[in-house]
Amino acid sequence: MTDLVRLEVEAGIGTIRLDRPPMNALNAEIQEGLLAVAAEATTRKDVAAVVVYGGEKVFAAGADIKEMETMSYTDMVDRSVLLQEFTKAIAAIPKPTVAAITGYALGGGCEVALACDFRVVAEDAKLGQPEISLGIIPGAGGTQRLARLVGPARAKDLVFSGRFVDAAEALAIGLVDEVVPAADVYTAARARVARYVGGPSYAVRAAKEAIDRGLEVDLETGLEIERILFAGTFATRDRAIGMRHFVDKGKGPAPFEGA
Ligand code: DAK
Repeated sequence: MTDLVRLEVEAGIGTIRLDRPPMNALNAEIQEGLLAVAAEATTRKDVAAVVVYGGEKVFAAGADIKEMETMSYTDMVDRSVLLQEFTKAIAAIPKPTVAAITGYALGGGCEVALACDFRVVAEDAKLGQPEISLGIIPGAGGTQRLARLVGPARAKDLVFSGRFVDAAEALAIGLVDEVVPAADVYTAARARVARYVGGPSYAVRAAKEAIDRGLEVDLETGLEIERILFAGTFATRDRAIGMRHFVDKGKGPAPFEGA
């Protein structure tokens, strides 16, 4: 258990709150805490969507450099598999997820945001993968998820240079989905996923899995993943509710039960 990261649940939305002032630097404790809260958000029935939020000032300025500086090669070999798991655990939450970004989202902080489905940022936010300036490369999915999101050339520019991207550029290259005044970031992020709360949660889950798994494989395999998951939705009550509602009353929203 750690106080540095917690899950707060309200109105069907779980907020994963990073809380390690001043920069939410991601030390081993907070990384392990993220693993635990991602598991909690995954299993809790009262959580239909997730916001990852670092507070009003900063999202996260990356892994804790002061902690990393003391680590040897073998320390890192021993820890790196577990470390990478925290972004994998966030990416694997089978519910809509959004990063609500104020201030900096750098290095491991940017990688946490990349592991979410959507990113809502403040007008004065700065994102980047500055690891190169420390003599390392991104290690929690940055080379992979960033390239998939913005394309290989833009990802290489950001990773080779380590430069920070402002909100306007981030929006233009597809790194983020929405730019709002700093004071509105958390509310806007909640609104972005609130629209999925009360929906057919197993269909949403299947859709997320089909898209994410499909991006990892060739088209033929992706279509097969889609086919199997599509057929699987016929085992849910919400599939029957959605179709019966349309036949009886026309276009939705249907009174889904999340089952
Ligand atoms: N780690 C530790 N401390 C940090 C920090 C960080 N990432 N970022 C900031 N701080 C600390 C500063 O040292 C300073 O502490 P004091 O001097 O007050 O004790 C305090 O936070 C305030 O920072 P500044 O004085 O620098 O504040 P400024 O407003 O001037 O600048 C800044 C803010 C965020 C632009 C700047 O602090 C900065 O550039 N920070 C470093 C950003 C960075 O390089 N991030 C990437 C870190 S590397 C892995 C998975 C993931 C990773 C690695 C491995 N595995 C799976 C194996 C991830 C790696 C990274 O993220």
